[in-house]
Amino acid sequence: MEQELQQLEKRAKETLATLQDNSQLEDFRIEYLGRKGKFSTIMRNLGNVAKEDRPRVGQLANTIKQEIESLFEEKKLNLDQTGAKGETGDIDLTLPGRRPALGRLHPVTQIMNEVCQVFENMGFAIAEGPDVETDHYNFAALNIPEHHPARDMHDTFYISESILLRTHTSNMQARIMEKQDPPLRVIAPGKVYRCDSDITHTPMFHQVEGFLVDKKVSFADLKGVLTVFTQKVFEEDLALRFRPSFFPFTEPSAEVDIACVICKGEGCRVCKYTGWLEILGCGMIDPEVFKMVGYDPEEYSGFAFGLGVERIAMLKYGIDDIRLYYENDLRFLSQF
Ligand code: 2U9
Repeated sequence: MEQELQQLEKRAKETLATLQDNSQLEDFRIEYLGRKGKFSTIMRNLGNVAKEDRPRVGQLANTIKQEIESLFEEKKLNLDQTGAKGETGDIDLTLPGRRPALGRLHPVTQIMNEVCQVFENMGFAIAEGPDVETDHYNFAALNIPEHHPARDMHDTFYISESILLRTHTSNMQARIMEKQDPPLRVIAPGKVYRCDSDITHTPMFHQVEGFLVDKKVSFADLKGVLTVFTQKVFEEDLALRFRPSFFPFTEPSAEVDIACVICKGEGCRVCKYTGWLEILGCGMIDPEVFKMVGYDPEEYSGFAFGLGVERIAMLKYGIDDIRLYYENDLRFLSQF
């Protein structure tokens, strides 16, 4: 039996030296070290050895098996490191590595940051608040009382009778005005929710709404701030047009158009041959809003504005379907 063990040891070592890949290594493991392998067979046959020789032979068998096992592990490590190719698809470490794709900010986040930066540079502070809001801050505090037709325009997602998903980030404005006295310059960026979906609307979109309150603030100040804003974001001196409009929280109110970024006002498919693109809404804050938060409308005046970030990004980049932002198609997203 001892002789048999020594022969087995010699053969195992010779075979190990010739192995070239993981598949041969696996065959070796099964043949020598497996449950039905050569070493296990010898161990099982120890019962045939004379009783007085059994401990010695058993110990020898164990020592040889352990040595072969450790040589086997060493060989395995060696093959892994030299990158031998085998049927099991080993890694070839000599091949050049694959560069991981670089991630980047979503186009809506990029424009959101840009818009916020432009207003911050003009001295506006940034305020963030809850997406789940009370009826009071989303509507009543902004001069939109119960049963006011403007509530229907907002396509609100209600959570309960008085709790809802905010339909605009102006919910923040009343919260701030309640706590702080003028002068104030604040923008509120964030997600808003409306039950609406087509090529220009998604049920969730991003807004930046802002306001400025001080003594003697006029519509001219509003025009100045919005002119700087459009010049910075669109990186050119585009003409602005203020069209009279209506919002319950501003009086007078206006919708603002820029000269079409594509045709510069000549008329094209993007601007529907009008030469203008609507980019935001604005106005002078209604005295009723001031009264509700305890400001004296005789002493203070202010302006407010609001814009949809997806829309600004669509105009800046010439995107014609808002749903593209939220389909997570890398062919679209990686262009920004
Ligand atoms: C206070 C009072 C009034 C914020 C304003 C708009 C006009 C506006 C829309 C544009 C497109 C939102 O994304 S949109 O649907 N917003 O037209 N928002 S004035 O008015 C305020 C803000 C704060 C205290």
